[in-house]
Amino acid sequence: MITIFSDRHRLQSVDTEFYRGKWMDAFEIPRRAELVLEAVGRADLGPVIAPDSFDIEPVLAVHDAAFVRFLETIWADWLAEVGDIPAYPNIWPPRRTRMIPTTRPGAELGRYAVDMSSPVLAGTWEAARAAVDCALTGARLVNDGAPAAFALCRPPGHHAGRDYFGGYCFLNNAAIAAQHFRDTGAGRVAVLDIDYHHGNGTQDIFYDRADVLTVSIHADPVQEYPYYIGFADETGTGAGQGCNLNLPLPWGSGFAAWGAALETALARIAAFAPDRLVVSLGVDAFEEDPISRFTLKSADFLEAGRRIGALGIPALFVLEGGYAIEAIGTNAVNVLQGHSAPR
Ligand code: SP5
Ligand code: ZN
Repeated sequence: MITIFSDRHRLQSVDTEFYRGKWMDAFEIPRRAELVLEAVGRADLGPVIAPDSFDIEPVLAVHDAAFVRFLETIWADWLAEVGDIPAYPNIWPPRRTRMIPTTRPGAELGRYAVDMSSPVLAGTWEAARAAVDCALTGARLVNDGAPAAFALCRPPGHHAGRDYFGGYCFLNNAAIAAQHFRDTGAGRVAVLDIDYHHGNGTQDIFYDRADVLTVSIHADPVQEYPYYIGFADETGTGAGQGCNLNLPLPWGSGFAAWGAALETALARIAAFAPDRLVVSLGVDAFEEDPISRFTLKSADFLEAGRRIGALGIPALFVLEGGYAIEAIGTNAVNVLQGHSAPR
């Protein structure tokens, strides 16, 4: 399996993140991607290539044009007004607001940010674009006949919606790849999100669409980020009714419950009979993950990969979360090796 990796991911790098009133050591750090890359090499998974450069069109097929312009330009505005420090919102618009554009970067950040975990830096736009390029290059390889490809994306993407960013995500790499599959001939595409956190951005982007099935296994949003969304009764709307499946699980869930949810997810995907599968590959359901509360073991990720592979659908894996530094590489590569294992 080919891995697509860009060292431009390092342009998104902070030492601390704001959580529960304190600045703590950051979880979403460049070392994550470097360790996954090392594990790919150690396991002899296959070649590692740099991404091709795609133009902005596939991004605009998923994201709002004003939001994309904001992401591209906000750093310069912030630098001019505030200086060379990470850019955070200082206010959020309340409900029923008119959302009139402002001249101030702190307010524009609040328009589009959903949380305080995703600062914009000098290199954020370039890093986010590089991650999209990795996903789109992987999609191209799958379109060219590869049974699977691995987009080693960083920053992650599944919390980014049409016009919002957060949860360490800026552009939704998986959604952009899924849309790109549609735009290059796939009739139906499924997105399977196995990150510990609900793939809220991805669900939201495709919620009214019958051509893209979104399925997510995640921690109960009553207890866990991104909160407010990801409940089992969210099944899609309009033409997309029945094309979203949420499988929330309580804190403490292990492979007994998670593996059963995966079976449900895979049965739904098989019934949908997609031409392409995008897997939002977060490995933060791991038992040692520092911000998560599921108890999957490294071997469980191998089994998950096997079961996904048994679908026999050409698949693009897109890296999302996973914060247990010592195991992130093994866990991600286990899914990929399980997927490639002969059956
Ligand atoms: C892509 C992805 O996995 N994003 C996850 C975003 C989670 N944001 C909430 C971070 C909460 C940090 N909790 C620290 C707990 C320390 N005990
Ligand atoms: Zn996550």
